[in-house]
Amino acid sequence: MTLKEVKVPDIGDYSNVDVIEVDVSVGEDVAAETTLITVETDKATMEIPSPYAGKVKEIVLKAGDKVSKGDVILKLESGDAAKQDEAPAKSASTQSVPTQAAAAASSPATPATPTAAQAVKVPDIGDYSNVDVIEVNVSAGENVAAEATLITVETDKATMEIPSPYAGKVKEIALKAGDKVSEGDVILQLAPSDTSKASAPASTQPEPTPTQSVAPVAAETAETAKTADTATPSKTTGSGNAMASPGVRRLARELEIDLSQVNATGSKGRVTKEDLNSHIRNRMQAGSGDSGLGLIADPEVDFAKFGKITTKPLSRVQKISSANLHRNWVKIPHITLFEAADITDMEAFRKAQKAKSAKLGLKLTPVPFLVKAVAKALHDFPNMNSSLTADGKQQVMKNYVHVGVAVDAPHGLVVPVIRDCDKKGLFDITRDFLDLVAKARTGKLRGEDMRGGCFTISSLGALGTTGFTPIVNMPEVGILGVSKAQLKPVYNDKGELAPRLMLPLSLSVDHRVIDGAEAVKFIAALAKYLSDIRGLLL
Ligand code: CAO
Repeated sequence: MTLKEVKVPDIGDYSNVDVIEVDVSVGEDVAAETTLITVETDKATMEIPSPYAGKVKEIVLKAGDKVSKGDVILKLESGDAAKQDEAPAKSASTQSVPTQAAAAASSPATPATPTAAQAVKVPDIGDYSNVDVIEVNVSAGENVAAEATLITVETDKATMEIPSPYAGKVKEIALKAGDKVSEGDVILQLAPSDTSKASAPASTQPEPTPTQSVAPVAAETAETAKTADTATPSKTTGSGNAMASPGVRRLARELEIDLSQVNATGSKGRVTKEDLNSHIRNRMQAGSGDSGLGLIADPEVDFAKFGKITTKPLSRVQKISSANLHRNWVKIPHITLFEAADITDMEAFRKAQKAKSAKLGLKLTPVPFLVKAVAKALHDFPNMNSSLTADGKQQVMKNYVHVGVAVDAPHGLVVPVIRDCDKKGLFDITRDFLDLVAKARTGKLRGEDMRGGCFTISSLGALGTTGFTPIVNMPEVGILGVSKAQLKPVYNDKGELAPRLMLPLSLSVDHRVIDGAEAVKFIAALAKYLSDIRGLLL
């Protein structure tokens, strides 16, 4: 065991940047790359990751401090003698540490302004390309000031605001949130405002110049280390422009929380992780009428009193799903029904298709059949393909059939959605499903891959179990749990016993929308389609 100091790595030309969050606590075991602190300049927030795994023994700084390269963040005890803080100056070249994208402080303070509308492009953002646009901060027709944020982009460790090079009127926006951009991509067309026209030399270019304070990005190398140390505060217009660290923004986005609605207690009106957590808590309490439930608080137990323990933080995905599952469990009055489908013939057909599907590069399991059968049953029972509005006053009927499938991914449970399952054949569904599973397991799923589902299938069949009670995935009104198929002795129509492959199904529904009789009919229809897949053709 060695105790080492972890220092602020190379963050480019910046010094005295604000520590806005300390993301770990003393005694905590951190993995390599876990965010230790979050720092902020006026245009960007950066997470500084741990160079190696270890236990936090002492934290040297606190939120509100100012730090520069080489300042000690904390002391980490590690079995693995890490090299990072022996040579802090080199650390940025070996780990994912934020460095600054180009924007020279030495350039003229006032950017050049053109006389006619011109394209404003993504300026030099260091070595990065294809970064995510997470917010478009202006709208067509809007008058923007010089330095107003036009778009916000994000890497896995930093959020950057790209400012307007001059004051003007937005003519046309060339991209949208969710797009990926690289240096030189057109953001929008900007017509200079009259005042800026008057003062602008005729020959100026609107293209972003190094005078723009393009903020830091997380980089593997420390090569790009010139950023304008502008004192201009970032503009905060619109709901999406609340100040927050990349982690907080990411979580808010995935939970679909508008950060501008969150009560910010951080310095300069910044939304902290704790602010977001209390917002979620308040929302859940308000939504579930928790005060009326009279629940007692969760027990706070000092487990160390009973024996040796270690603690580990929940992953981001686990935090998101736990908040959602908790809400769904508390708010939805569930009923769960059980059925067994005779899939003897379906399995014979599936096995007969194995060679063909393998030729197409696909592994055909029972799940695509389940998706197809669910799609057909949703068509037959439109109530099952509906949602309650958030105020609970209307039922939204859907004329599309998108089915989510729960996937056990390394960082937690996720539910990617297969689109238009009613219109697709088995192989297309299989291809989409396998693509989504691969994305889920390599951390490449995007928010939109998980939105818009009408109904969810949770299949534990490959693992075992004879039955379970799945939790409805709000705002959907039904979820199918699938357990392991087993050969069972079953009496046929002639009263004879025959071995049949039986698939246990469990259907949970939102009883506010679906009554028991309808749920029985739905699960019976599903069992029928799986028992005789010819019904899926009709
Ligand atoms: N009964 C018996 N065998 C089954 C089966 C079932 N219900 N479902 C699948 N199998 C078989 C498959 O046919 C395959 O065998 P073959 O190779 O011989 O064909 C084998 O089990 C392995 O299947 P798989 O795991 O590769 O693929 P899948 O399509 O069955 O499942 C997925 C994919 C992503 C749904 C699954 O891996 C997964 O992540 N499930 C977790 C769901 C979950 O955690 N839900 C939450 C529960 S409550 O919180």
